[in-house]
Amino acid sequence: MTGLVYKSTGSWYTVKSEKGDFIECRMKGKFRMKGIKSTNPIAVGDIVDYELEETSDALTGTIFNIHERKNYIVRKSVNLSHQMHIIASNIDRVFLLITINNPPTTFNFIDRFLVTAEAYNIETILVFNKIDTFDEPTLEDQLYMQYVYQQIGYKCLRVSSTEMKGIDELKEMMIGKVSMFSGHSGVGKSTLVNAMEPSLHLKTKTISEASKQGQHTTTFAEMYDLSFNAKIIDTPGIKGFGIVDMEKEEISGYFPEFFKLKDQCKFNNCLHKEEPHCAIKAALERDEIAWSRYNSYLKILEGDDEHYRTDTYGEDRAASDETRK
Ligand SMILES: Nc1nc2c(ncn2[C@@H]2O[C@H](COP(=O)(O)OP(=O)(O)O)[C@@H](O)[C@H]2O)c(=O)[nH]1
Ligand SMILES: [Mg+2]
Ligand SMILES: [Zn+2]
Repeated sequence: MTGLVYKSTGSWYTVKSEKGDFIECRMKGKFRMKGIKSTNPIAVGDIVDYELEETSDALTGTIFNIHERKNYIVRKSVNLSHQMHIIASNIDRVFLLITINNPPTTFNFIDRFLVTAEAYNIETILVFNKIDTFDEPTLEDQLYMQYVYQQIGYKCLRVSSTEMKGIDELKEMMIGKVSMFSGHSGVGKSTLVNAMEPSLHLKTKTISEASKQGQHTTTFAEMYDLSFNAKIIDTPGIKGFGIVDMEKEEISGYFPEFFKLKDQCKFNNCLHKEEPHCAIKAALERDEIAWSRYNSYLKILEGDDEHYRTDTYGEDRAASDETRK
């Protein structure tokens, strides 16, 4: 039988069968994944083959095969420095929430996020939230930012989670897909998910601020079915959108507008810095590539990733779960 992993808590996995039942499964034998040293063989989002165990009265099963993953996000294992922990797999879309100044989301932050998502092969949609709070200059900043990313080909949405603007359009984009929400703390991830699905009851900011201590506890990713035939993966307590190690030469490949031009550079190992006859620098001079993008590229090339901080929407809920115990 084939099912989808909704939750993983160490040695047990909650698998949803094709009929819609939830079955607690263990793993049979050892799995070795090609090309990755991972501390957990099975992750939320995996499609697995399993068989039911007849022995117990509770409905349990054993997993004996994992289907090939279309993508996965990882973080470094806490204890084993060279091992990876797979946070989640088979993600169709990531919605990156952006606010202009409360809190500020910079071009640099967005670009780093997009590069990681490109490397993971996950489609990102930019969601500009809190449009109800914009004054004239903020609106101009937002529209310019949107213009920069739309030019490259990224889809953008403008929403207000508190005034329910743009929410139906967002839901539309999630139908039949597995989604994640990401962005700085305070951009409105919990508020937005609550606006789409009030029954989830995610806690908003005030509670999390009160329980900032005790964040070292391990929490596990979990998949949720939403009422409009969409799924979301919540990764509480996990800061960042995973990590990707990349070679310097690879980086420009994850800037789609650079990638299109790089075959026209004189040198095929061009890093688009000081090299002569560089197609990317030429496009920059013609204003066909945004300077903000080029500056982000240079920063990533230098390996300066100090400002790369983000979280996912469930963080507050995880913190509040902790206080309930
Ligand atoms: N005015 C306005 N406030 C919002 C909007 N979305 C979220 N907020 C507020 O922003 C704060 C942070 O929201 P929260 O959902 O906790 O952010 P998270 O950290 O990303 O989960 C809360 O006070 C929300 O009420 C919005 O669209 N408009
Ligand atoms: Mg939150
Ligand atoms: Zn070049």
